[in-house]
Amino acid sequence: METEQTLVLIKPDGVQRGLIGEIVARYERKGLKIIGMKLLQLPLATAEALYAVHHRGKPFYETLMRFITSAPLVALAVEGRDAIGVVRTLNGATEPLEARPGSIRGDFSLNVTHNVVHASDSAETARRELRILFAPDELYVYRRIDEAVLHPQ
Ligand code: IDP
Ligand code: MG
Repeated sequence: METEQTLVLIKPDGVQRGLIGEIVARYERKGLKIIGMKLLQLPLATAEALYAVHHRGKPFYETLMRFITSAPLVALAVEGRDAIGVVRTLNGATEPLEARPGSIRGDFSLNVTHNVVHASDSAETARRELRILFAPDELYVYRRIDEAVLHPQ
């Protein structure tokens, strides 16, 4: 387990339902560090850059593109111990009907398209997705005051 960085999107449904604070709080309380954050409406080209590699050609691709570009979303750069896996666990299963209660999708969604959050699924994906959403000078290095407790030597 090492320190990793990952990309999270609070999808348009999460923003429109007023869940930004609730969702950010879950990552913060876990001990993860928010090192970048912005509200933006994705241009189609950006949405495709994020999703085309793995999902172009799938039956839900056009629906996903329409939804993810339909309204503003929140992009978060999240850092912490094993952050890629930890964030996906906090988010829960892709299909919210299968997501565990206590996870974000388990608690807040019934619909696989409107499933509230996105997170990178590997170190390589995380590097690629973070580069798409954040310029290098939009990612910040700072200390949380509780780091000594979160990461005892
Ligand atoms: P993930 O978001 O958990 O990584 P992926 O398989 O990468 O899941 O799929 C990306 C997104 O595409 C999902 O979050 C969901 O919004 C949408 N999606 C995935 N599978 C389906 C499906 O079977 N029907 C409709 N939408 C889907
Ligand atoms: Mg994925």
